[in-house]
Order: sequence, then structure tokens, then C-alpha cells
Amino acid sequence: MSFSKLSKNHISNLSELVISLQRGEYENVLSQTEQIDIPIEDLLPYINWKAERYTRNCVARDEYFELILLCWEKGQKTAIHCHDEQECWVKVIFGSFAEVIYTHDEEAGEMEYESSEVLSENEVTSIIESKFFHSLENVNSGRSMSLHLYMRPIAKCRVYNKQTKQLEMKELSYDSLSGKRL
Ligand code: CSS
Ligand code: FE2
Repeated sequence: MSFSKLSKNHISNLSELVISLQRGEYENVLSQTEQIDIPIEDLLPYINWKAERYTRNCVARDEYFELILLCWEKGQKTAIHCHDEQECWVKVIFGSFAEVIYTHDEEAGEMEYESSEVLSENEVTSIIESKFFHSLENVNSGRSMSLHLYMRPIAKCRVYNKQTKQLEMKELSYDSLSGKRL
């Protein structure tokens, strides 16, 4: 193993984060998710707002990971969803979010409440057990932004339909890729 894989290199900007992920230095990244400071200027090419829903902006990806900046207008939220059995880390860049975690009771077709928390700037939440579902809502008094790391990338996920009590498959797409609007 190379020295860089053994040592902890503090990550202090977006390109250091991306390079570390591209090198497969996942331990290095995951051991400092809350400490990573990403200057807002680094994120400017990926910032993108839509009045009707939050946007998903791909910063970098390969076969093993996907790094996405999500931009949320006040009150925008997800449905209750999972991550196609992949691990997920969410870091608040600015603003605040309410996260609610659930498990799915298949027999009853119900979502069982597990826990909830409010996440503030720089805080990180992760879902690494595939049995959990969650929802995220921007509860800031204005816009919020969050940086999401999925390993591996997720192209689709199951979403809970509250009316029908069914799980539906939803395809996920990007609003921008490497800073280019799609
Ligand atoms: N999983 C949602 C955001 S909450 S983690 C998404 O990628 O759109
Ligand atoms: Fe999610």
C-alpha cells in the first residue's frame, strides 16, 4: 500500500476531495467528512436552483463513487427513499435540513419511524445500512446546499408513495454534469 493510502491527508478544498476519491482513498475521506472545509468558490460551477424541485449536480464520478451537489430552495424536500443498497454520506454546505429515518414494514406496507434530527452547516449524516429509508427537507429560512457522496453511484432508488403505500422505482438524473447544465 502506498504511503498516501496509509496517512491521513487533511482535505481543504474540492479538488483535494475529488482527487482523493479518484485515487480510491476512501478511508482518508470518510475519516474526516465533518472536518473537510470546502470553500464556497469551489462549488460555484455546480450551483443551480429550480423553483419546482431541488437540483442534482454531479461534481465527479467513476465506477465506484458519485459526488453530487444538491441545491434546495426553501421548503424543498425528498420523498421517503432508499439508495439502491449503496452507502450514502450527506454533508451540509450551508443552511439546515431535517432528516427522518424509517424502516419499511413490508407486511403492513407502512414506513416505521426510527429517528429524526436537524443537520446544520458542516454536519454529516450517513446511511450505510440498506434496510434504512430516509427523507430530507430544507428547513432553513432560505436556500440550502448539501454535498452527497454515494458509493457506488445510484441510478435509481425506491420511493415510498404515501397515498398508495407502495414502493415505486424512481430513475435519478442530473441537472448538471461537471458544471454543464443538462
Ligand atoms: N438521495 C437523494 C437525496 S437525499 S440523500 C438524491 O440523491 O436525490
Ligand atoms: Fe437520500
